[in-house]
Amino acid sequence: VTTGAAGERRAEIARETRETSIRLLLDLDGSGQGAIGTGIGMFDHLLEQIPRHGLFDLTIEARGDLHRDAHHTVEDVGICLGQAFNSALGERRGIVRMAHAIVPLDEALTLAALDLSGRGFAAIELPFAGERVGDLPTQMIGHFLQSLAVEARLNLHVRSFAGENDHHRAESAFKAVARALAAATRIDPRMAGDVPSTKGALEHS
Ligand SMILES: [Mn+2]
Repeated sequence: VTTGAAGERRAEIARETRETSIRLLLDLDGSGQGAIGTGIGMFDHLLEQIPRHGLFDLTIEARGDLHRDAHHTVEDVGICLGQAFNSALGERRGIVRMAHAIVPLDEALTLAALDLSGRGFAAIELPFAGERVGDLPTQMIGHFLQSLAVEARLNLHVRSFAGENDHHRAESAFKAVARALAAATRIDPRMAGDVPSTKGALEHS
């Protein structure tokens, strides 16, 4: 984990195991530039929503044991992305902290509400009709969001209000997460660099 210079909210993660090899770059104050390749086309499509609609810059190069299944690759990208958010946020000074977004995509409607609280927790309610969407097992979508939340030390609730098409349901969920992350990670100048907590700290060791 490498964090940027003072005032820069960036992180670089390099993670190597017998199951996956991942390099990830995140800039919280980017302009929506995404370069994502995981070997799982549908997963790339969903991940690309995060920089696009969060206005982050995000590079992900992941090579995983897809000859087994998508599990390790999806899970480890979630871990690395979460670690990058946690690292780039540093002491979480001056941030808006809590935000939500409700995003429609045709018949699908999904809520994402999150708190950059310093505590990792996820409640994901995304009932999919099928076992896969494209080359991505739908089971892994909730698992990815959970891994992201735990490692980013954020509280994440995702709830589907409507949807028939699994592709729409998943994509509206990622767009909602992106929009909520965009809002929660913004610096509010009125905070004057304070930690947004009556406790005085959001950082966890
Ligand atoms: Mn789509």
